[in-house]
Amino acid sequence: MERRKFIKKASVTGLSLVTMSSSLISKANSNKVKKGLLPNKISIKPLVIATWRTPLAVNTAAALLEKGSSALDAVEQGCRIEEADIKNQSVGKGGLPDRDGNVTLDACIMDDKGNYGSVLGVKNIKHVISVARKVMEDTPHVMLVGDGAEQFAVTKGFKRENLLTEASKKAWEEWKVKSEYKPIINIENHDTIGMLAIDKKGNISGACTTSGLAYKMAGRVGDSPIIGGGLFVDNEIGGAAATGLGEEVLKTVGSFLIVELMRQGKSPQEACEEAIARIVSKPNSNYKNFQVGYIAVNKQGETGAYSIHEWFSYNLYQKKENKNIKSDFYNKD
Ligand code: SD4
Repeated sequence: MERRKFIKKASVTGLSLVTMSSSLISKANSNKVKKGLLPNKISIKPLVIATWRTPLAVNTAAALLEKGSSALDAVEQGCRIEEADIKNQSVGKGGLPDRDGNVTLDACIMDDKGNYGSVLGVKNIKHVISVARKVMEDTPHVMLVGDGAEQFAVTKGFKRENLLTEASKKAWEEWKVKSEYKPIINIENHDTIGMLAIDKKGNISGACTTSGLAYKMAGRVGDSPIIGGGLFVDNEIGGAAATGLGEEVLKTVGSFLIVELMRQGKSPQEACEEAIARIVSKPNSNYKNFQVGYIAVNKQGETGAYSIHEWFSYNLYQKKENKNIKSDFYNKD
């Protein structure tokens, strides 16, 4: 769609959303469900959707779901595959470090009851998605940061290990020569993993894990471990996850936005497109220089994906098939 029309369409929709109170909208939706206008039962399950080319992670989650595991177990185990893969330089062990050469990981997980756990800026622990789950299940808190998160992980039996591989160290040393910081639009189609799953009972959970932006400032945290930013799940409605420049995702609380748009009746695809529209239509948006990609699923098992630029893809497991699918995108110039 031509940019001006796209933005106009987005802002008209935005206006109509503001003028309609959310209670009215949910009342209207529940009336539609009663009248049979909106499907109220899951038609496609189990299902897994994950950002980027992540076939093994999705297969791992799907195999668990087919055996009857919960969506929560499936997304945790699926994400662990990328955390352990040292070739993925955006997640877990082998992740690219910050400017000082430290690999720091961010992760979050959300279950079908609305519970959430996250860890931010964790060093020396590979499976931060599982630490996030422990925060959710074994503490009175939802977020743990830095040394506190690392110490908590150790008390829970996680092993400290060096996360900086030779390959990532070499890349950082080459980067240091110029020390030029630019957000990279796409990293070899293999990046932060955000995963959403629907289990056989029809329950939805999600997880997201990353080493964040390569060569970030020490202490920088992006969207990935932030509730509503990198991930959001509402078991009544659906879930969404984000990848790309976290600073931009957070400005519109992108994953929460997508779930709320689905609550108001949009399909996952329409909701992802509107969330991207909110970013690119900001005054003076610099969107040509950064990437954001979203995936979403609703309670009926319909999925959607959209990004600013080309080459965002996602893996989808549905009806016993696991496929990598190229996302549609906004910038067609
Ligand atoms: C971040 N959103 O830390 C993450 C990075 C990412 O693809 O998703 N890269 O901002």
